[in-house]
Amino acid sequence: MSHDALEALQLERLKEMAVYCYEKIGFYHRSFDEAGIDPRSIESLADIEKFPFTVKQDLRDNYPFGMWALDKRDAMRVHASSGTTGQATVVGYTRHDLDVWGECFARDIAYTGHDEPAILQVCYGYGLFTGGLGADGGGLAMNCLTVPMSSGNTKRQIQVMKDFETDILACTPSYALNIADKAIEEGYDPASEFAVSSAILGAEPCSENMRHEIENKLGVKVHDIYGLSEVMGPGVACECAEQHGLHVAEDHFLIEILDPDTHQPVPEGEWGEIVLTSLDREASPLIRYRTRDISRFLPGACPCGVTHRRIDRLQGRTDDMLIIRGVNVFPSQIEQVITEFKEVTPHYQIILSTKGSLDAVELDIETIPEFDFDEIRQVEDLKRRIGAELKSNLQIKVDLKLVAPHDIVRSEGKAKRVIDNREVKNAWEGK
Ligand code: DLL
Repeated sequence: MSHDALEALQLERLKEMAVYCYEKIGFYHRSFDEAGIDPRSIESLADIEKFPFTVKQDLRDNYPFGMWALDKRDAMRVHASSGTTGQATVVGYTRHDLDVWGECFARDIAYTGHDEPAILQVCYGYGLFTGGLGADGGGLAMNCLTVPMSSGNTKRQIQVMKDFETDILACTPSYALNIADKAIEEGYDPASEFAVSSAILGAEPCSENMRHEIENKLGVKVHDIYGLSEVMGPGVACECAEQHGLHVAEDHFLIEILDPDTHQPVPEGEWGEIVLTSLDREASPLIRYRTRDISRFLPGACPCGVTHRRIDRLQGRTDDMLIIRGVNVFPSQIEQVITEFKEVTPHYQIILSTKGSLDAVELDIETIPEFDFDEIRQVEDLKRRIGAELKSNLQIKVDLKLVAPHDIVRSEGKAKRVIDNREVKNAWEGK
């Protein structure tokens, strides 16, 4: 679709959506009235900037169904966030919403370029989490033979991947690495012995180095996929075969990238917070949802021919950002630096604690099995070199600890990179 045609479609959908939300959702009726906005006054896409934001707390305050545009019995599916950091957020889907979702995920499957219907092994968790059923819906939309493994039972995942001749693996990057390592431990060389050739990985940040490691170990090409439960689930943006940015499903979402402080759009190429507006969601549409995810628009047309704009792979979330002695840093940036060292693995954890009146940061990194801890000089030398690299690349100084293989718990879903043992937790929180 040409850029002009796309914008015309977006405008038509936005106009309808603003009125739909105003008429069907009490929360938006009140918030538009309070902001003095007439939802019928939209004339251009830029008018979106006049609308108030929606934040996660709004969904929590209206738990469970208060933000839905229809009676719960008129929807066909419900998903929810895990609620580990507060009240869960609950979202709904009509048949139309499920069709759109299936189509959006299907785009990433199409980007993998399989000529025939592929065999898709879904090892995202099934259930209220959107990963499993989101990927499953994509598989159905693309006529894939869909293998609904859900997460966990890694031994069985490997057996199935081998015996069923899986083409595409869908899971989190940390779980993909876990599966690869376990398969290698069991004596396989997945890159040469297994049919798997693509992986659709998302739900958490992953550095370039870690992604290369997954690609090499499994013999796959990785396609990143982005999404969040409040706004549909996986498939909001998908990475094409160019592996340079994720195409946003702009026919279904209006995306803004804003400065988190000033709320003004950042210039193309600069990092900011993703804000999303549903354009055709029926059950639980959102207007200007602040995702807290940090990315940037990539300039220019994509050689793949898809005209939807691209965002860069996510840096992290504003609330995951660490402030180490005044320096802002995301765990994914630390990951990128440490994975340059061949003596260590991408298994690491950042442990925050309180030391006196100060916050302390410990970084635990697992070494490779061949690394000899008895060679004290070698241990000290590696710590010094990693420390120097963190200092020169990120301007941070941390208490570095090298730990033995398998000391850090493996993930079957989203990896837990930061353990916060501080007495006062919010002292580190980003914006
Ligand atoms: O993680 C949905 C999903 C499932 C996406 C499977 C991709 C694949 P939530 O549990 O609501 O939903 O978490 C959403 O995860 O706001 C981001 O911070 C992070 N996230 C999602 N995709 C990516 C990605 C699912 N590709 C939150 N890269 C989002 C980095 C991601 N972070």
